[in-house]
Amino acid sequence: MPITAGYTADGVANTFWSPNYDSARGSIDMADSQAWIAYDFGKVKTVSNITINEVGAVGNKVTSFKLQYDNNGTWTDMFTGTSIPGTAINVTPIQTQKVRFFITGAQTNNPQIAEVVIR
Ligand SMILES: [Ca+2]
Repeated sequence: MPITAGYTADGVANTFWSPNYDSARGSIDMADSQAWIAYDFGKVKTVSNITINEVGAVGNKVTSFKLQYDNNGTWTDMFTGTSIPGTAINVTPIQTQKVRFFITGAQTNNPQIAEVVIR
């Protein structure tokens, strides 16, 4: 079964995306800076908080990450963190059509991201 980024937005806790399970992208080494998922809302909306759930325990595998928004075609940081918190990440409200979740470090090459909820 392919593991696609869509599994991070299906509302199902035990389906997930992992950089090294995405058949559309092939195997990704964390050092390649290619371990990211972008979400396109289809129109501009206000983003003010993001909840990310890894499979398993909070703070399980990801050791550094950033959240970025599409700023007229340029990915711009709106949050950087280490372990993924168990609660929503509040950001300064931003008007954007796209958000990118960029994993910049992990204990393993296949961190498993179960859900990303962007509000
Ligand atoms: Ca899921």
